[in-house]
Amino acid sequence: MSFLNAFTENVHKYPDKVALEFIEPPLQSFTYAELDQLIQRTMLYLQGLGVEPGDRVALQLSKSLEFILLHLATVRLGAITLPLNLAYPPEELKYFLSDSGAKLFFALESSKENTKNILSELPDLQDCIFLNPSEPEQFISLIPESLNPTPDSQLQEIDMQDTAIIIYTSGTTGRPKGAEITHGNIQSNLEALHTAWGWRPDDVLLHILPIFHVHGLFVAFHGALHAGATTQMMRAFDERKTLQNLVERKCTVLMAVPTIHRRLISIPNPKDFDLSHVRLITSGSDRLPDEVFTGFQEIFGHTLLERYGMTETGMNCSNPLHGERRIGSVGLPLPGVEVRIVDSETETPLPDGEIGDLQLRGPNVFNSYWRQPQKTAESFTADGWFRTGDLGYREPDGYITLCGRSKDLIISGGLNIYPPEVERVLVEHSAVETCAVIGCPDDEWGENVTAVVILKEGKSVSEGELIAFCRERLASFKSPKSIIFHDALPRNAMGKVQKVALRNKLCK
Ligand code: MLC
Repeated sequence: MSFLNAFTENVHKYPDKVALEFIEPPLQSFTYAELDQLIQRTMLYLQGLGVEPGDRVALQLSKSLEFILLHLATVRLGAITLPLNLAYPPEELKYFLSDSGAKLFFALESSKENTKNILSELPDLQDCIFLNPSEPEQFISLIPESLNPTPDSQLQEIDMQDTAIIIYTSGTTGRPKGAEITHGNIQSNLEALHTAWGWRPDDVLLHILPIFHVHGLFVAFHGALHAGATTQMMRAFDERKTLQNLVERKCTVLMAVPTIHRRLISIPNPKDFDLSHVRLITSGSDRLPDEVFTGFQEIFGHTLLERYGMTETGMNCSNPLHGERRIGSVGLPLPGVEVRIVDSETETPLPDGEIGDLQLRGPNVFNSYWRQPQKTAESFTADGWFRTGDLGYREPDGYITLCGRSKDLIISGGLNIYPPEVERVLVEHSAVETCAVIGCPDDEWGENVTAVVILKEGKSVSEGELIAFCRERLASFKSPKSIIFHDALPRNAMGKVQKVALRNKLCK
């Protein structure tokens, strides 16, 4: 069993139906049968490279057929995909490859110069293969032509408890942790969303998100494969092209983050685009601002369906497909997912309407953090509830509303950024005495990474220099967008920086 079983069934049910189409150059289109054959050839290729169940295969590739084949072949072999954001500079990349003990690393040809220096420092890495997805023949020529794939019966049986993917998420302390997501986690979430969102084989998904995150990979792409639907992939997001494609290609499903929805309603003359044939437009990965919810309704006549998820858990709650999509609320727990709101100190359940810590339990909740038993243990209560770090309350009719975070997380454009990661880099600068990184409210990104910096006596550095320093060491979306030079940081009696006070005082 694997979470790809429904896909395999769909290969038999709809062999000639288009499963995946890249609608931007290089143009590529594959039926379910063709995609399946390519995956099987890629499995042979990976087996030839020595990939065995449990091995980590790291992918830092653009949104491409190569990424998809390598990922699907890896998980079908019982090995583990490690999808990596393209924005990671070599320093961050080295950490992910070394911490995960990746055996193989597939990267872009264009990143060779930057990447090659770190490779010799990775003892577990057996091979690094550079690909150029703008020349698809390159990869196709690498994978065996023979259609003598290893019969499924000869493959090691995959257990639903086996890890399929590791996705790194940052933590409140220390370096990012790899969340081990099992086949069973993904399978249960696919089934829950299939029912909740009414996925149909005749759905056409317009795919506009990155595929190295839970949202674009599991919820959108795997959701479509699971349903026997067609995915039309844009290689990069563009607001006008998204609306054009939705109309011209008669797409029925779109999934996005609030920053994208805001951009869709902000283009000139958005009402020129008639989206009445689209049956489902979802929003997630960050809180949907009320004005984007109502603006979307007013302009496109669509009520966005807001849902709530996390890397560690997949999707947890969703507003209903039929029924009230409540503004400001993430809706009801998905089938099989238990949600409770507890007192932050005692962790005992609170009555409806009271704000507390949101905890989760269910088959969707990840297994563990890779090689971090202590951090894993700290993330769960003794009776198995996952501490999400989100604050919220439940209304009497079961709808859940989120209202902040107990953890110090910043969400920018749907991407999570933990301040300690940025602070750790800033204090490496010779002019910086100390600093605090906060998220300031921002119309475009939701929150802007802002660093409040105290300089060492007699030292000076400009805002531009400090930002450039961070961008060399951190992905650009994590690097501060602005720096505020300050005299001192407000601290509580324990010496901990009071970030709420800083935000209230310094964010415009
Ligand atoms: C890009 N930039 C960002 C950013 N994305 N800055 C802050 N936050 C972000 N999220 C910056 C780049 O660093 C760059 O800066 C400039 O914007 C242009 O880069 P780009 O790549 O061309 O940006 P653009 O294509 O406009 O991307 C914006 C976006 C993208 C909103 C389309 O961020 C995006 O696709 N976000 C979705 C992320 C996502 O899928 N999250 C799901 C996580 S899973 P400069 O200075 O170099 O020009 C999860 C669980 C769940 O959270 O529930 O779903």
